[in-house]
Amino acid sequence: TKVERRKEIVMKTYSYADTSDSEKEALLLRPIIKTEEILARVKPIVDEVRSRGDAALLDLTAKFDGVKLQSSVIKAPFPAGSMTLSKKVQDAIDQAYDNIYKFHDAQLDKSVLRVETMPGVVCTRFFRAIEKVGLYVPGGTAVLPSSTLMLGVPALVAGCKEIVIATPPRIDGTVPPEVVYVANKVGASTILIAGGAQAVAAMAYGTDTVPKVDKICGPGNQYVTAAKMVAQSDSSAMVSIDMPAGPSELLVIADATCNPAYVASDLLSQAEHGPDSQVVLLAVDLKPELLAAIEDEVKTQGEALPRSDIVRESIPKSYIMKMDTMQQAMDFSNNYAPEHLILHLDDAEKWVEKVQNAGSVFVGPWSPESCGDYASGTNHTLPTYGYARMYSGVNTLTFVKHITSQTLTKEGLDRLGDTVTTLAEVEGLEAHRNAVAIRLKDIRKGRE
Ligand code: HSO
Ligand code: ZN
Repeated sequence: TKVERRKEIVMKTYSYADTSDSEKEALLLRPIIKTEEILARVKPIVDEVRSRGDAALLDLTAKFDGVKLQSSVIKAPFPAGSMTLSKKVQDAIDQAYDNIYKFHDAQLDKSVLRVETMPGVVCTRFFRAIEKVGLYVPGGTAVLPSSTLMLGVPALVAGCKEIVIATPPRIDGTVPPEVVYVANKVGASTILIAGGAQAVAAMAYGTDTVPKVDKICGPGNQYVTAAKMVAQSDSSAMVSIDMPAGPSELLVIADATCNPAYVASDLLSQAEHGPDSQVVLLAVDLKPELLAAIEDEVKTQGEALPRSDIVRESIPKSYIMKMDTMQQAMDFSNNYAPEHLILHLDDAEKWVEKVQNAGSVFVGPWSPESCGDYASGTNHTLPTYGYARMYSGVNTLTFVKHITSQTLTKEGLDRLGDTVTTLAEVEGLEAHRNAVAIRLKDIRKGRE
């Protein structure tokens, strides 16, 4: 048998000054996702779940996860035995929950916005929770109670009436107790033991046992993302999604004050997620020895990791860009629009105001991404693939919608009416004009 040479844990290095514009542009791009191909594989799965419901779910779980389940759902109250944890793990989840709860609770302004735009014309805006939400928690190579928290807590804080949590089964057909523990804590009604496009389809269309939801949130692989897109664009599903998702990514800006071991540890923490993880280091005016020290640390720390096989794939696809100035680095970062941005800088706080595009920012040497991934309080479901340009990460407002209202008094209508009738005339919409004119006639009767 052939012995494959293991890849070295080395990032490519570029120098901004020596890189052509077209090369720079290529470096800002993410790997191309073959959308058509994936859609073609996902659509039949979605259709099958839609037409055959629970039976299809069981078949697809047997096919894709290799697990034969009796039922694809666990309904609350979840059996106590399915969520027993060690005290240490339970305390850690509870601490993370508290911080995430605090930060997400503060995001919801519960007061009603009220503006009197002119005397007698009052406009308001208030929120209502989205009633039923489906939260996708990936399975695969890692257990993800943290993703359950990041989706479940904001849904709970927003006041969603029904929370469905979908996650693929482990090989023995069970759901990790950490995930059940969090599902219970956020008040989920149903755990759907299914992954991939089939889980998304079940929540989008509903089955005999899976409630149909109004919005589907959460990260996932390309099939999950494609299924979310399919469901969203089918008006008969009547469902929305949080955002498109791609492989996880991190951009670090480091200056001469940086600790090379810390920088390397942060890069690797993102690189260990998967072979397609994106990691970028912008090295601002670093002495060659310092840059070499970072590269050494990436190698030695990376080799020692249990997931070094994954890191051997993701790190060689990642790169270091040598920058001359901080402004240059910030401009590059804003163009890249990273999911996570670490400012490993002396005066990190000062640079936060220059950040235009990023999912979440980690400020200074004592703020590793891991803290935001788990427990500082911010959300880790963030826009990837450059979508940080126009999307926010999951937050409490992800789970609410705003409703507006207006109340006009008789005097208010008297004041505003002519503006409306004029505009209705411009648009040639006589019924609109009349709805105001008919009232104005009464209001103004006997005045002229
Ligand atoms: N960095 C991941 C989130 C995560 N990290 C979960 C650990 N567990 C994407 O933001
Ligand atoms: Zn992570």
